[in-house]
Amino acid sequence: MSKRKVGVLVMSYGTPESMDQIEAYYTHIRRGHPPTAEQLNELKQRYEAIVGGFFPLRKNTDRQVAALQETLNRNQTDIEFVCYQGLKHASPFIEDGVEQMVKDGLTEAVGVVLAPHYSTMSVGTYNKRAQQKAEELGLSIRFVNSYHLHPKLLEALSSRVENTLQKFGDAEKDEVRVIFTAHSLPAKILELNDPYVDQLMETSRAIADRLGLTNWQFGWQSAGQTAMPWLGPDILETLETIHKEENVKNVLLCPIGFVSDHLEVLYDIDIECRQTADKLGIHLERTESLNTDPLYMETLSDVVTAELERN
Ligand code: FEC
Repeated sequence: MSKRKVGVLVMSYGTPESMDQIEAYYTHIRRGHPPTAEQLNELKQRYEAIVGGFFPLRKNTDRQVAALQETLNRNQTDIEFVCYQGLKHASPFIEDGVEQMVKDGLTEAVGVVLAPHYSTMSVGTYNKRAQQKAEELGLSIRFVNSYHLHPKLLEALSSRVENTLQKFGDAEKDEVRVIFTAHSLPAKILELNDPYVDQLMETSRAIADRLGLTNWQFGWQSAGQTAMPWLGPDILETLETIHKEENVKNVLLCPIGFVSDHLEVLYDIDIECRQTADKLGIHLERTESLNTDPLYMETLSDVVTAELERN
């Protein structure tokens, strides 16, 4: 008897494949409005500073999708899982992934986003686009909305914090401020009963509890360049404030909202935050990204399987 075959739409932010694709990518993020020459230049410079000829998010997403397929099929013997990529702002787009599943003859699928926390403005928009395309093509698809308190995810993040604490000297260790960070969003989500902020606080608190941390806080990073207010204060301002008002000299950043090495980690933290920390004389370290950590792959595998089994 042939096995039940289930498609898994693994959705991620997407990144350009080359420097000359940055304009089209940025235009897509801006919902079809091309950036000004100044905005484009500024983004190109950020990529130039990190990429050195390649775009890390693409390779990391490719690897995560392959590792998830392998993990799912190792854990489940009566179902064959086939993973497809669906990117938000680059090719293969979310709609392409859905279309490919249907072309390959699949009739049922589960969607999961490579971001643990739900917001209507992030995961919600991925799911909506996939749902629309699936309805159009007659594919039955269900979605994982969030997995921010999955024990294996918490274990992976906690052990990263623990390992990174070892990078501080014995005299510094007791005075390290751990700051959990995530991508800021427009502040209007606060009026929409959106779970994003609460879920981020829950993940932060759960890691702090596991490790018995008392010296920790949350910080926002990577706010967009738009006229509307974003959730803040921004991490750069937070570093200035805690240094000035509390004399904090040691900071460990743990970007819980991101699961991969990409622009927002490699530039916004590793270059921008580091510059600010150096200027202030703060010893700054950051936790390694999850990328294909087996515990993260197991987390995704568990939530996809659980979604499939849910009535
Ligand atoms: O490495 C890479 O090439 C891509 C890195 C990247 C990730 C990422 C994740 C999130 N974003 C989220 C929200 C927004 C909102 C806007 C916005 C704009 C940008 C721009 C770039 C960019 N984002 Fe992003 N984001 C990444 C990159 N993001 C580049 C455009 C320049 C800029 O503003 O810096 C504002 C859009 C608008 O103008 O309307 C909102 C959220 C996440 C985390 C969840 C997820 O991965 O989906 C939320 C990675």
